[in-house]
Amino acid sequence: MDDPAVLGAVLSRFAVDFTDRPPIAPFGRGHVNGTYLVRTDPPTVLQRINRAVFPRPDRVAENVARVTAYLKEKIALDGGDPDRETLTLIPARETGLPYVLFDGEYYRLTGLIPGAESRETADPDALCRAAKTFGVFLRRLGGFPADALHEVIPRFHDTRARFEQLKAAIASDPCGRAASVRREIDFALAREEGCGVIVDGLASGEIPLRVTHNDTKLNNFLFDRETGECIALIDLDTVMPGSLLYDYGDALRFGAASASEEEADLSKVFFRLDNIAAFTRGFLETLGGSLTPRERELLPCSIRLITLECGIRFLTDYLSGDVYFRTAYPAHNLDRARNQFALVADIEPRLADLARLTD
Ligand code: GN1
Ligand code: MG
Repeated sequence: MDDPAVLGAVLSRFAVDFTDRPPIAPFGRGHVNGTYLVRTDPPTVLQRINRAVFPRPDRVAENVARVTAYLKEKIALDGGDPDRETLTLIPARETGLPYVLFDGEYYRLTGLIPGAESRETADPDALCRAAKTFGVFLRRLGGFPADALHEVIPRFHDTRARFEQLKAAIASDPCGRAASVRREIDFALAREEGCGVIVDGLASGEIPLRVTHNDTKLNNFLFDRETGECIALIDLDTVMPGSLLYDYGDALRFGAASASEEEADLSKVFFRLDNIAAFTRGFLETLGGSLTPRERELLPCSIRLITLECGIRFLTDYLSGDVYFRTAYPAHNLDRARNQFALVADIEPRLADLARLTD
C-alpha cells in the first residue's frame, strides 16, 4: 500500500470536499495501478498510475478524460445515465487537469459508481449481459477520432512482438530462471506460427482498426448489485486503436474460464463452452452486423491467441524478475502463465466446435 499520508495529501489536491480526512483502503484486483477506495461522501476511487507500465501517465489520464467525455455525450443521446454508464473523473482543484502530480507520481480520482460491483466469475446470463455492455461500448466509440488518442503502450496487443519480448527474456535470463521453466518456454515457442494473424489482418486492412478497450477482463465490468444488470465497462487506461478481436478474446479468456487467472490447481482450469456461447450470443446480437467476414471468422481463434499472449506476458515477466505485474509470492507470474497455458491447451482441440457458434 502507498503511504497513507501521501494519499491523504494527494486527495486534498483534487476538487473533492471533505471535512475529516476520509479513510482510504486498497480496492479491486488490478495487477498494475495502485487502487484505493476513499470514503468521501459520495465515495471516490483514487489511483496511482504505474509509471513502469505507463511511461507517460499524464497521457493515460488525458486519454481517459477524452474518452469519458465522448462516451458521456453518447450515453445521454441514448437516454442512458452518463454518471453510471462510464467513469467520472474528478479534476485537480488548481490545475483542472484530470490528474495530480505529487512527488513524481501521477494520481487520478474517479467517482465510485453507486450500487455496482465487479465480479471474478460469471454465469452464462451475466456474461451475455456483459457482452451487450461491451458491444454498446464499442458502438458508442465507433465515431471517436482515433488520432485524438495517445498510444500509451505501443504494440500493446501485438502477439508477434510479445513473442520477441519472451525470446529476449529467455536470452538474457536476468534471474537465472529459464532452465527451470523449460516446459513452459517450449509450450509457448511451439505456438509462434500464426501468432501474427490479427496484426497482419490490421496491416492489410482485412481487419478494421477500431478504437477498442484492450483490457476487457470480466472484473473490468460493473454489475448492479441488486438487479445483476451489467452497467459499465471501466478501466479505460488502454483504450487505443486496435482490433475488437483482442477485446472479444480477452473477455472470454477471463470470463469463460472455469477458475480465476490466479488458480494454481490446473485440474480446475478449463474453458466453459456455455460461457463462451452466451457471451458470443450477446456480442453478435449487439455488434454482429458491423463485423467484417474476416473478423467473424477469427473470433474463435482470438480467444486462444489472447490467452496465449497473456500467458507469454506472465512468463516473460517471471523470467524478467516480476517487474511488470504485481505479484504476491515468488512464483506468482509462473503460476499465472501455467494457468493461461492450461486454458490454451484446453481450447485448441475445441476450436472447430467454437466456429459453429460464430457462423
Ligand atoms: C493487467 O491492471 P489490470 O489488472 O487491469 C494488464 C492486462 C492483462 C491483465 C491480466 C496495462 O490488467 O493487459 O490482461 O493485467 N494491463 C496492462 O490480468 O498491462
Ligand atoms: Mg487494466
